[in-house]
Amino acid sequence: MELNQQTLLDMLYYMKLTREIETRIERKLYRQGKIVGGVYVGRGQEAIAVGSAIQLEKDDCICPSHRDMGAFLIRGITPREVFAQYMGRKTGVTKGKEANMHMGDMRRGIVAFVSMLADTVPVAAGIAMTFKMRKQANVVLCYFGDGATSRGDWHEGLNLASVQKAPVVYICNNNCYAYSTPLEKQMAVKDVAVRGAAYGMPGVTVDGNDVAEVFRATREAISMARRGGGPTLIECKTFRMTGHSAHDDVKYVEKELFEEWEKKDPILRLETSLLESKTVSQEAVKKLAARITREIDEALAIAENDPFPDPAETLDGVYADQSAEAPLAFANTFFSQVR
Ligand SMILES: Cc1ncc(C[n+]2csc(CCOP(=O)(O)OP(=O)(O)O)c2C)c(N)n1
Repeated sequence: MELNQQTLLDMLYYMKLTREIETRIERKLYRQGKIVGGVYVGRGQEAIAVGSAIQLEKDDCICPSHRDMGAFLIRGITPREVFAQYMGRKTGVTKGKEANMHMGDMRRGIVAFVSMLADTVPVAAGIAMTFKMRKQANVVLCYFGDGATSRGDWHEGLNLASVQKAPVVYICNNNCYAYSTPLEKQMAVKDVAVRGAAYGMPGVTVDGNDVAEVFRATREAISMARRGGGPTLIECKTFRMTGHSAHDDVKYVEKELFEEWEKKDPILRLETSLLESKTVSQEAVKKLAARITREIDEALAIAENDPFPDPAETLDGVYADQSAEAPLAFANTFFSQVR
């Protein structure tokens, strides 16, 4: 895929759409009590999912983590589905079984995030090995945070992928914190990228707030993976411009750090560069913002009126064998007790 004007404009659209959807989720719906449970967003990290996932082809696959909303949107999850998912509606991706970002859809090449950090990393290696065995020229993009790279499964997954020359690109959102733990208290190396060398894998570090840089590094890694050259580890340096989750007041992060990174906001940067190069006009930027607000308003209005699932559907799609009696008996007993 060329990094031309149209690609840049498409990326601006997806980055802004991500920001606006997540702002509604984190700062409105959650505070209104319409979303219960944890809410994790990728405010400030939008360039990473967008600059990479935009290059995928139809039968490629993503293994997103909890700050990669842009990748879901690019793979075809609609804003209505996202809102319905978070509000536990039947029309959500998990049909109301989970009200968070642990959502996947194999038809759209999205493998649901395993909540145990780094557990998706060996899974991604396995999917990529399947592509290779089937002689399909497809790739897997696997996302995670810096904290996940200190988990054992992460290392086993990278090793396996590298030994097998699996067509997978490992993408780290290095946002300086793992919840409240700053980088230097979490790992003894400065860059996550150097960890690739231990597994004979190229490791590159890019400015994760520069969508063009993310795009170029991913393009090279995808091309190598499709040619049978094996995996790459891409570390995208960025910053989480909000709390770990919606309930977190981030008192442990200096105010100055937020101010510093506000200036490096990836959306602001792309928009400014497109305006300065006269690729877009002020008028077009305003129109894009209005289009996104309209799309979100419409999607949210529909999702809010969407039904909750029927309790009788609780187990649908949960067990491979729908006729299994034990879980049904358990569910019947459970519901007869709560009713
Ligand atoms: C094995 C494991 N330990 C702890 C948690 C709880 N937890 C969820 S997100 C998170 C922080 C992860 O940090 P990082 O990997 O850097 O990603 P970030 O949240 O910064 O994007 C923690 C500790 C978990 N989900 N899995």
